[in-house]
Amino acid sequence: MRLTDYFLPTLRENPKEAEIVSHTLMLRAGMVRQETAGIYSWLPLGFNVMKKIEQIVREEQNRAGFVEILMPTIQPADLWKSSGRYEDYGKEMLRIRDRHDREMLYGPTNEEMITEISKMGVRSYRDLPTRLYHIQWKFRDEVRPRFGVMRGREFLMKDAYSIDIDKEAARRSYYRQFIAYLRTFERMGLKAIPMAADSGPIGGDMSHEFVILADTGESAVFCDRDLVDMPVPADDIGYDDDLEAVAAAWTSKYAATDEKHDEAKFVADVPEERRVSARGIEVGHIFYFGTKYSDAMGASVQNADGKATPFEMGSYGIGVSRLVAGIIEANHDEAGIIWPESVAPFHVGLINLKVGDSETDEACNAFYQNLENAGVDVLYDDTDERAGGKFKNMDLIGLPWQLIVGPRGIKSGEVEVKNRASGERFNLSPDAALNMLTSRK
Ligand code: P5A
Repeated sequence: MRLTDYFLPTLRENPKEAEIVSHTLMLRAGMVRQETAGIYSWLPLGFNVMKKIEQIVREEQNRAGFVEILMPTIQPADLWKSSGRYEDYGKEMLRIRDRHDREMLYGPTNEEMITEISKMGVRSYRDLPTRLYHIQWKFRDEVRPRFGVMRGREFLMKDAYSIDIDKEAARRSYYRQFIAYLRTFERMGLKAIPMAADSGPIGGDMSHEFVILADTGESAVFCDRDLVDMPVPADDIGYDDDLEAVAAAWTSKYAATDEKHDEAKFVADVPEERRVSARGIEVGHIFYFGTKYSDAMGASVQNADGKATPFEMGSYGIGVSRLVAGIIEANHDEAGIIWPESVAPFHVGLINLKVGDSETDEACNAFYQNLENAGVDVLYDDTDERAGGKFKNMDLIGLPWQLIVGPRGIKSGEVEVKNRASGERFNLSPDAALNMLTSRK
């Protein structure tokens, strides 16, 4: 992508309305624009990163045996009346009337809808488990939307749902997601710690929040330091293995959000030097709620003995749009964002130090073509900004590699490659630079 063809409205100054670094950097890097409180447009750079995150989430859901669907954003109120949650959800639910004066709502989550969909497809226990997910916008009329996309009103969520025949099978689905979450967040370069959590308006008595530690996090969390660097389950652990036993490496150690925190147990279970009290960002939340919705909505299936038994259910959420901000909270410095390779909007930022100088233009065009041909995403700064501005901008938007090409270097047969994360710089021949950048894609 040539910067002259792109849309990257970066800001030099820190916007006053931003309270946390990810919000500041997302606005300064031209990733999003607030349309009204808690509602954002996603501009090219932000949208690109969100798509990368979404794709990692999708691949790991598929790998865990969940199947993608797409449910609508707008739901009929009757559906929610049938579970009893229409009243319970209160002011967080955005209620709408259509032209026929029918009550509708902008969905905050989809437990009811999935229960109805599953009723349609599940006739006998042989049809179970049913494991579905979608990635769709949600609306919650939060009292205090804040911190940019971290706590928005409209936000993108991956929500998965499992229907099983009995409690044991439901636990197996739950722990599939548990392991899939560890793998998903790891691929984004995040250390997410599963913590015992309250289930709130979703319901049920088994629930884990996946939390990344950050000073700007909204909740206070408490855990055993051993969990911070626990390696995720190796790839040879498959989804038909006993994943509850695998997850025990995490669940047997103390980790709780503030609502579930038990100070006496924390002190008794964790030696002082391993006690972590910190703040955290909730990037995912999984729930087992048994028959809460199936009982209320009459969703049952014949078991092997021919007896009608209600669906055993769980639901599993990931805050896809929140993750964009969460990843920035975990990866930035004074100069700007530092994207992990796996979610970077482009891998290389190519800087032309003298646009209009024919030799430099030619060398840049050749790099641009060769990198693109090798499948490396490049953002080519072909604008006539001065060099200092280009460097600042490139550091701000945080692409993993910078390739800096100017007339002086060309004469001596050298270009500069800079690693954004480490700050390391390499002076290389054009061929060696190309080699380095294509081999690290
Ligand atoms: C699980 C999937 C649920 O809604 N129903 C379907 C269950 N869980 S949850 O914890 O309420 O939300 C799941 C994740 O969505 C993100 N999230 C938000 N992101 C941005 N702005 C918000 N206002 C917001 N609310 C929730 C979180 O990452 C949460 O873990």
